[in-house]
Amino acid sequence: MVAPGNIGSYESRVRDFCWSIAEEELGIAGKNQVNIGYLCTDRNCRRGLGGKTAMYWENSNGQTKTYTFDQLRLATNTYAQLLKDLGVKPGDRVCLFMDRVPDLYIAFLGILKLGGIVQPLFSAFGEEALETRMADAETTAAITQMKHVRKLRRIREKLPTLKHIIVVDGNADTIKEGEVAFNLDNAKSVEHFDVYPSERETPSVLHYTSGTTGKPKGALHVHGSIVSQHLTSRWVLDLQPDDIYWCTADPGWVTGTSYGIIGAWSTGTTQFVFDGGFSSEVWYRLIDKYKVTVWYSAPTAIRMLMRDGDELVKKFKLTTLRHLVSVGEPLAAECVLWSQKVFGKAFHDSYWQTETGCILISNYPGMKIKPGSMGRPFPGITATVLDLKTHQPLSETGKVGLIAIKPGWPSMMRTYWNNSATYYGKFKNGWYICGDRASLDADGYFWFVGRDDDVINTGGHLVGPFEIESALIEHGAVAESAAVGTPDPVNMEVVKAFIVLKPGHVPSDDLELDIMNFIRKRLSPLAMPQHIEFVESLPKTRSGKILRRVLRAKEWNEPVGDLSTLEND
Ligand code: 6R9
Repeated sequence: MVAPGNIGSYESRVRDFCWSIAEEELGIAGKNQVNIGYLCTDRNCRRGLGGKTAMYWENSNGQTKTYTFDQLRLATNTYAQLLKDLGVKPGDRVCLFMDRVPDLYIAFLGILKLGGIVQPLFSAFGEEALETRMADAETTAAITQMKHVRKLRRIREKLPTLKHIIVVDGNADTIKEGEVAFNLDNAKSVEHFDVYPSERETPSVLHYTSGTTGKPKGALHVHGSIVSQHLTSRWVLDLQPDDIYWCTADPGWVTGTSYGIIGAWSTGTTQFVFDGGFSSEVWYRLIDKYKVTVWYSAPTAIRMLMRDGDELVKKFKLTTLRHLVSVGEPLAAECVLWSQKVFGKAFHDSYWQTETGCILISNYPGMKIKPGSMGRPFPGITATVLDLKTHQPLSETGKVGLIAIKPGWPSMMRTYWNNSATYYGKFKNGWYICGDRASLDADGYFWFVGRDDDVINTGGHLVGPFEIESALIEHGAVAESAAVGTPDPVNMEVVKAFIVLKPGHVPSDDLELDIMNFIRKRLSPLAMPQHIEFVESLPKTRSGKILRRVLRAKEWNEPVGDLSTLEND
């Protein structure tokens, strides 16, 4: 099948692949200097896109703003100059601690133009989460809003390297001594800024990712990452010149930077940014209003849209949507079928990690989708499944092993900040081990099983939570669920499912029995939950991932580990 647009079919792209395709498109082939800040702004102006809208922005109060690529160029220069005037040097870590206001997106690129390393942090982080990450990174400057500055003030004394706090909506009366009030709208716009001559290996972004236990790790990326972020944006997200693209991710999460900033603008795409929380109705209204064509979202949101029903969808004109992509968690077959039914378009799954910087495995546009499968490796990515013990590629299809990638793609992290031992520990037999389990089918499609540490061992049999949760979501009363292992005297552990019900359904013994019978037909006896607990909500990370380990730890009376990314703490 031929893929839409001009991105070529999967097979032909795999056959003829070379990363230099992206280098040519970005105009950096054969050049040493590569700067993400420049490529996302000035370069677009130089190729005639200066007057094109780069960003439509709206917040939950209905305030709106629009920036063209030329305005983005000037505004990013202005930020770069501000930091330079304050004495921030190339290589210094500058933390972004803001809601999804335009300054967040602009400052991100401004820091890169200066040669600084961006450290994006969720604005909802508490003091402890902030302090750990900023202490580890020895952050020099933080850019924040009045509503969040208090947290920084309270930890400032404990952060000796933190020289500057810039408050983007502060003024002389509201800021404290030692802080800088800066207002982009009133600032003198900087027409020319000498962009730092960064090269492919110059550090760019430091993204903290929270492991199961221990302290968060900072995955360090480089300017050359733009090569794979650009090409995956073109070929997986299928971004084309007339698109209105909406990436719903917060830049505190890698999806919000790799694809909510870099990929969106390296391709010169108009993107919509919403600074507000989740609401099915609001989201549909925004797609309708901004005529969104490409939508990059996550299973957690898709499940909530499903929960709110099909009737709501019909109230809005969503026919502009032409390509839907999902990331962050396994995408159940039921979600794919639902989106096909209500939007007339299937969500395309994409799999990757903070550490990998770009999409690794996906349902390439035009390729046959097998609902429930993550798809195939991006052209240029060599991915396989390794034996759990020997770490050799499995020759047998259908067998579960570890997802592994051949190192060498442009956006792979270069190290974990201050923690190179953990970084090197991620490689086995020349493969980068993702820490997730999957199986491969005869057509080369990957089927996700679970994170390594979420797999349930019942009577010596390994069961992945995704299989159970996928079956559960097919039941009409289930909005979402989490399957974990709970202690059992005979089988060591058995499956327990925590279930959130859809509106209009109440917990009862009858319903429990009905769900049990429903999934008995779909799953092997081993995967069948022996226990069901109805809950109001599931513990999730700020990027919307279900934190099964928190539920599991309670079952086993064990410590829960690092909770700094928990959504509702
Ligand atoms: C981009 C991002 C990475 C972990 C990853 C895996 C899970 C991401 C997935 C998926 C199944 C998908 N994950 N995409 N699992 N199917 N399509 O999410 O980065 O926050 O670092 O998380 O998320 O477990 O290892 P990050």
